[in-house]
Amino acid sequence: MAGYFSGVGKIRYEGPQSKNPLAFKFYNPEAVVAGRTMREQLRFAASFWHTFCSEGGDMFGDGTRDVSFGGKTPMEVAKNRIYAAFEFMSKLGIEYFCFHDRDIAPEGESLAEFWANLDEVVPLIKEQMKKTGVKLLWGTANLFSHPRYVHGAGTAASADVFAYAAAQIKKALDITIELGGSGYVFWGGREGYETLLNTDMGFELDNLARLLHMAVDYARGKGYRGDFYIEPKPKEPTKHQYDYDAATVLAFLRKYDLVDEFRLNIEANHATLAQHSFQHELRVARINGVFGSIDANQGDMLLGWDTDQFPTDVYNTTHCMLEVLRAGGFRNGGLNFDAKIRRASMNPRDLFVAYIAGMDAFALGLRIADRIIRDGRVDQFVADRYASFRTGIGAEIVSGSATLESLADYALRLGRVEEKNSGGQEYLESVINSLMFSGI
Ligand code: XUL
Ligand code: CO
Repeated sequence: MAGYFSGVGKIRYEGPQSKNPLAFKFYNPEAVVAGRTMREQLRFAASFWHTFCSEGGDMFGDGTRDVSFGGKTPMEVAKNRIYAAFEFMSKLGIEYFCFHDRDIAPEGESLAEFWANLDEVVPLIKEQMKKTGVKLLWGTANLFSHPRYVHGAGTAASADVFAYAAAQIKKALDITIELGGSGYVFWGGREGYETLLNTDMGFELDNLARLLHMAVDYARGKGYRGDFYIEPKPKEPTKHQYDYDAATVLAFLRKYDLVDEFRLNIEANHATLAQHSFQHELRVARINGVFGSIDANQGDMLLGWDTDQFPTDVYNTTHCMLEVLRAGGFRNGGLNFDAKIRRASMNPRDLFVAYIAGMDAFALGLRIADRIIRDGRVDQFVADRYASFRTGIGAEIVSGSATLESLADYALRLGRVEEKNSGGQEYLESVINSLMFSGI
């Protein structure tokens, strides 16, 4: 096979001094950080849709990239794309990939045709996985692009559309299981509303829960042991999406008795669209025991939409990796680059450079997060801040032995109560800067 990226060889670690754009400066897969190799800690994945399918257009302009990979028919394109994808991932040392059903095969004219197309490409993917050692992080069904999903999929007003969505999920689960995927994602791109005037919100949410229960029952029945994820996003494409943010999804999972089966796939740009930090969304997931996986990207704070840029902001990757390490690391999840090169970055080489930039940014984030934990000043500050809850009346509050009356008696004896402890924000931020830049 000629190779679709023949101008680029295997990407290697050359260290921070390297000026080679096609080398890692910080991601050294075999280096051990926090007890595991970087490769094991970071579990990088490539997104099929942005990386190998997107032509790079925007709402005002046509695509700037040719992603036909020399194919003349839709099936030829699909097959060539698979070879190209595995070549790309192998060259970068990316160990996982993620896909939507529509990314890997053309939909054709009917569901039966779509399934036949999928059945033709899946063995090819399997063969390439075996050959390269690249594994499946998660699969999903695209239940948002086709016009049939204009009113939603699991929350559609039409039972036929709901059934069609169920069929797509069934097949995407079959493929995920067949390929040994460690996760399956639900991102509800059209599960929301444009106006409440035409929407029975309670009924739509009940239906969404019905669909998720069916998916869990089906996959578990087939022996699937991986994770199920919901990926929160507040808006875009719909005005309001039901999976608004981590806290909203948690309330939904708890209400519908799904919380034991689902974890969250947190995406950085979705967090900021919800007016939260990436760190906040990860924290909410972690403290509630539902942290699962990450869609690694970053938004532009001056734009109100999902720009899906490659993550290069090291503060963000540091805060992210702090949450990941504190969650005990990834279990079945990983860092999926749900990120696209800018429309003007149209050369195949730009794709490598973008992945290298993202992988290096997370390698730095991992190293700095580990340093912050080992340094201990931040943790010590937080522990000291709550020290009054470890003894005396504080310990009674925590143990549950205090009551409103006992606290009132206690408070009456205190006299004047003043809070004298600084929040220390500037101190903590300067500690992080000194740990980040101490080598300069
Ligand atoms: C859209 C998005 C999706 C999901 C998978 O914003 O993030 O690509 O990650 O459907
Ligand atoms: Co995503």
